[in-house]
Amino acid sequence: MAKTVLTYGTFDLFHVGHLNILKRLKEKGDRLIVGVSTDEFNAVKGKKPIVPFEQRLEIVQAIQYVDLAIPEDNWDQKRLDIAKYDVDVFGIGEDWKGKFDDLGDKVEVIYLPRTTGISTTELKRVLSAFDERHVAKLKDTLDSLSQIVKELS
Ligand code: C2G
Repeated sequence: MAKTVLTYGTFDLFHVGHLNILKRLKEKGDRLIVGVSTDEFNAVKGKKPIVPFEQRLEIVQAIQYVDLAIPEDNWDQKRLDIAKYDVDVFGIGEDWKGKFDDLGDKVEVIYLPRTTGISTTELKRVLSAFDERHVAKLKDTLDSLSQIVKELS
């Protein structure tokens, strides 16, 4: 019997940490289904992705380890998805450790170690710092330009 694995995530600014966990989850079965959080649901989770939902879904669907990518738009859909797709294993990163143990009455629940040294939060921080530095540099240039204009006039 084919073994079905289910997981969920935002997968914003898709990086090697996301790739690794999808690869390791696929190794736990024959079919991997991934719920990708909608932008509306991320607002509920207090997250604001940079990449819009449609694009994140398309990226996850294109990953070789992923057999089916579906929208995740509420906390309670996991039990419905487990029944709908006849799931055997629910897996997610250890940052959610213990949060989904209740699903253990229906499926095997596994928490996998995260990939260290990479996170969307860190990527966003670097990007925003880059942005700020840029803005500061621009402001300096404008200030010196207006100084020159003043001196010339
Ligand atoms: N992940 C990882 N290593 C990283 C970063 C992320 O293994 N360096 C894993 C997370 O543990 C998670 C998956 O990648 O299993 C997706 O991470 P997020 O996009 O941050 O997912 P999240 O917003 O936490 O959504 O209903 C559950 C939620 O939808 C989970």
